[in-house]
Amino acid sequence: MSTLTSLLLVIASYFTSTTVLFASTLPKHDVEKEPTTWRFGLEEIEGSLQHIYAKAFKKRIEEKTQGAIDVDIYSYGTLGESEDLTNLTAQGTVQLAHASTGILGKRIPEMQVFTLPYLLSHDGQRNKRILSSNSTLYGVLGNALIDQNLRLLTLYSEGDMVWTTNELIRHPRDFDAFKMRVMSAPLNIDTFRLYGADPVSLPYSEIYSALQSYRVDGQSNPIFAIEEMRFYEVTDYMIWSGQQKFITSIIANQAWYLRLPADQKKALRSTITEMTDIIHERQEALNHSQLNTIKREKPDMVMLTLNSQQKRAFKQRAKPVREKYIEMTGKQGKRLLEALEKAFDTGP
Ligand code: 6CS
Repeated sequence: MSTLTSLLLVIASYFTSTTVLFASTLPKHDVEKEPTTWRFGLEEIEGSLQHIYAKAFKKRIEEKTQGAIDVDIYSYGTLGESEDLTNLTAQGTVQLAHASTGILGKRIPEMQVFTLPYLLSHDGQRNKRILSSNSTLYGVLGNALIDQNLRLLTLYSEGDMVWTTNELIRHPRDFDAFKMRVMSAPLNIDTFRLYGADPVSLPYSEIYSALQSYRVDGQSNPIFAIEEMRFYEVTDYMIWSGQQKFITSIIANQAWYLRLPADQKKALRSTITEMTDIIHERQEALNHSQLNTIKREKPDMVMLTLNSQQKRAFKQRAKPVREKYIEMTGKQGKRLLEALEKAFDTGP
C-alpha cells in the first residue's frame, strides 16, 4: 500500500471516529442525516468473486439501514496485499475485509486447517453448510481471531484450486525441480515440499510476471482467478488435483463489531447469513463460465483431472502435514481438525 493511501485512510478514520464522538452531542435529526462508512477491503480485483460478494453485501446493508450506512468497497490494489488488509482491519482503519485462509494462516496458525490436502468434501452443499455454521469451527477459529482484535464473520469456498503449470504433473516425481508458487501460510509451503516441489511464496500480484519470466513453473488458484489474472496465458496445463478448495474468510475489526448499534449488528448478521447461498451459486456459475472463457481463448490449453490412484500418491506424501498442524496448534487445533474430518467425512 502506498504511504499516501495509508495516510489518507488514517486521516479518514480519524474524522469518522470524531464524527461519531461529536455526533452524540448533535441534535438527533443531524445525526440521522450523516451516514456512517463501513470500509470493506478485497484481496481480488473488480469482477472477481469477492467483488461480487461485496457488491451484493453493500446493496443489502444500505437498503436495510435506509441510508444510515455507506459501504465503501476497496478492490485489490487500492489498499495493498492480503496481509496489509488484515493489518488495517485489526487496526480498525478498515472495518471489514476478505482474508484467504492460505495467507491468514501465517498470522493465525489454526486457520491453516484449510490448507490441509483433501480435507473438504466433494459435496459442495455439505462444504457450504459446514463452512457457514459448524460450531467447533466458529468456536476455535473465532477465539483465535479475537486474540488479534479480529472477528470471524463467515467462511466460504471460492471453488476448486486448480494447478496451472508449464509441465505435466501427474505424480509427485513430476514435481522434481519444479518451482511452485504458494500462498504464505507455512503449511502450504510444507505441503508442496512434501510433494517434491520447490515452493515459492509470492504475493498474488506477482504471480503473472513470475510465471512469464520462469521464476516459477506453476501456481494453484480457483478457475475464475486463473482467468481474470490471466495465469492461463503464461502456462500450458490446468490440472485438477482435488487437493484443496480455496477457502476465504470475511473478518471484521472486533472492537468495531462489539460497538455496533443493535440494529446495525442485526443487519450485518442477517446479510452474512443471506449471502451464504447467494455466493455459493455465484461461485459455481463464475467458475463454470470462466472455464469456458479459457477454453475459448486458449484452445490448446491441456486440461486434466488426476485419477484416484494419482490423487492417492499426493495424499500419501502430504500425510505429515496433518501432524504438523496439530503440533503447531495444540489441543484446540486437534479438536477442530477432528471435528472437521468427521463433519466432511474425510478422516485422516
Ligand atoms: O493466490 C492468492 O494469493 C489469492 N487468490 C485468490 C483467488 N484470492 C486472493 C488471494 O490472495
